[in-house]
Amino acid sequence: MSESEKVAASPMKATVSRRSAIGMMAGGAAAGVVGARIGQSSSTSGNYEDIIDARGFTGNWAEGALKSFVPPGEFDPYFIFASGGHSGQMFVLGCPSMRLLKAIPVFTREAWQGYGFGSDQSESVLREGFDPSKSEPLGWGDTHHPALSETEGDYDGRWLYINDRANGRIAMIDLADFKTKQIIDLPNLGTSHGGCFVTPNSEYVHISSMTPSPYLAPGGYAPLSDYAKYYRGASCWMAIDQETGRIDMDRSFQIELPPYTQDLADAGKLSSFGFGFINSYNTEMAIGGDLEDPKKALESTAIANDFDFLHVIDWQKAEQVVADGKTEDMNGIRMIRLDVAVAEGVLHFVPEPRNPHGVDVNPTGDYMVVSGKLDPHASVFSIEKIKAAIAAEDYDGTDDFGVPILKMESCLEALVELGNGPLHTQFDGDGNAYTSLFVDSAVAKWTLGPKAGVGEGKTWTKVDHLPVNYNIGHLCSAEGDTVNPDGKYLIALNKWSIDRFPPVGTLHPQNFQLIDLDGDKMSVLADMPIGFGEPHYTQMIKADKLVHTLRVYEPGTDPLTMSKSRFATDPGDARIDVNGTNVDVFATVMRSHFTPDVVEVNLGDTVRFHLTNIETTPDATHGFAIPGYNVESSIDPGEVVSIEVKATRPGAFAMYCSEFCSALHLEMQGWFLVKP
Ligand code: CUK
Ligand code: CUA
Repeated sequence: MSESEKVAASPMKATVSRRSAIGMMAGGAAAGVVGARIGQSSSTSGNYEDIIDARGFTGNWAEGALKSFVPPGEFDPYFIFASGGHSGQMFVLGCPSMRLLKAIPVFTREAWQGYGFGSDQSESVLREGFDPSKSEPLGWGDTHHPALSETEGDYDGRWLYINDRANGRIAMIDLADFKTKQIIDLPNLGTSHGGCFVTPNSEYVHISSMTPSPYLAPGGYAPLSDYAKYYRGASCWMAIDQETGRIDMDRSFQIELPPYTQDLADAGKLSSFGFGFINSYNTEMAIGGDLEDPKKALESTAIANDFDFLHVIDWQKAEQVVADGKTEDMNGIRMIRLDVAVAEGVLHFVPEPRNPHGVDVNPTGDYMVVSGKLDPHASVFSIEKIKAAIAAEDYDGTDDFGVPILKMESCLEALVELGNGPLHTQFDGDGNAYTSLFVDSAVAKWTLGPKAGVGEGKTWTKVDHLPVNYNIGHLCSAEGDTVNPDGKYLIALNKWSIDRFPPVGTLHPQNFQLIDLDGDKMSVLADMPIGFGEPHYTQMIKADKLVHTLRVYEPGTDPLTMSKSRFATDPGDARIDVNGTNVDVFATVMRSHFTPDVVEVNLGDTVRFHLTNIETTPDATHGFAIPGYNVESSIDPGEVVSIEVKATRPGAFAMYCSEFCSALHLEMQGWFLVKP
């Protein structure tokens, strides 16, 4: 073991000698890019020993700083796309610097980007993104699992999908401009958890219900006493338009599932291509009711069975069933009913240790890793064995709803003891798996089996254990959900930070920890407090795969359609068209002027501002805000934004550019005059 590996092996205790720390900086980590950079700077003293001393670093923290440092002006090799939990947003970070690059508003309004504050584009995404029968426009969502689009099982940098765990919705984000383009409120889903995942060529993005809904009941309501009769889950296969990345409802379908609580899900790949896997718990169908009887509390009644069911879905078969027309319309979407799914061999169950959380398919697609939060093992199932058991009808009977249950021992490949509270698993490209241990606040590194390339005598063994701070949920390795992960870095998404940061009030930030996967032993390189949401999952993609990302729009672009807006206004064509009480303002926007800058209307008019940013310079974004009218927008170079304002308040409103765009930014203002 080299000196630096020894240091990395004992991150909490390491106090290496000064000499070895310097050696590391001069030789190991610093020899590449970072070393060259230090050498380039004209003002460095070169006296690293003094700096380390003065700052009180141990050798391993000096190494962590060097390994995660990205020089000013240089770019990170990876992007992290993190969900934001019940903030309803997503976040983009660079890795390994862990610098925050952007928030992407999805289900929640966001004023900086004018998301949901008057512009037609974002308003329509939000407005169409909820079932109008819901009494209030939904103002938030709970983003859990981002899914990057894939080609042949590799991230391709085109689109990103995210589920709303709270409201059973799914959103599509275009990585051309990092903006949310579509939200769908899925019929028959009250909540969602299984997914998003995309199939290996982005044929479908999958999402499934969490808690079942009474969609079979007349009128959509049934008391809990009719749970087994009317409540059902649903697995949704949402077809992706290959040109736009949008979900095409007409080609999408659902599969009815028993009223269990379906949890996480993953797509098969390579060996398991064509399959999807969903975990479940509460196959007891417990419904709570602790006032009546304290023993009925869900957390005790929902863990009565020793086993729950891994749902194995053959989506290619399902596709055929849909093509054959063996579906029913269920509230606006084609649904394969449960009896049809069983008869056609679309759905099988495999018993899994009770109340599991994550199911994760390894890069070769041979193994499904199921982590039971109440069981210290990872249960590994083999697709080869599952396929053989299905072919042989190797059943242990059926569940109450007629779904055939494959014999567990026929499908199980290995049980690997990992530690307490295993939740989620990620992979590297060398046959290793990394599982989060929630209860132990640690990451377990372990080896997979021969199909993953692991040699004899080394298979199915825990090889490393790294404490993290604290209560880790998901983890994410570089390109970790692809057929070809990089490993390299792991992000631990820690739920609690407790004492890792100075006090900022009673709600503490979450904590992302950057973990080095190079070498045999994992080590923590850096902490990144996340004080703006509760990320559940992230995906990490090579930055150079984002080849479709724009710096400026083509002139006159409507971001919703990514084509020329019919409201685009050329320089010199700005005008105000009045048609009765309808006023259309065709405005051009550039440093440092709105043309026109005075808009006078009558009380009660409907005013539509069509604002074209005629700049072509990257980053020359302007804002458009009307005080007192709750209007705020961001108009990026080349972009056209349309905003409808009902002139319901008389007065003189000093509209202005809200983005500090130029030396004369403060002069970039005008008047919205509403005559009584
Ligand atoms: S769940 Cu959050 S820690 Cu929604 Cu993926 Cu496991
Ligand atoms: Cu345009 Cu400030």
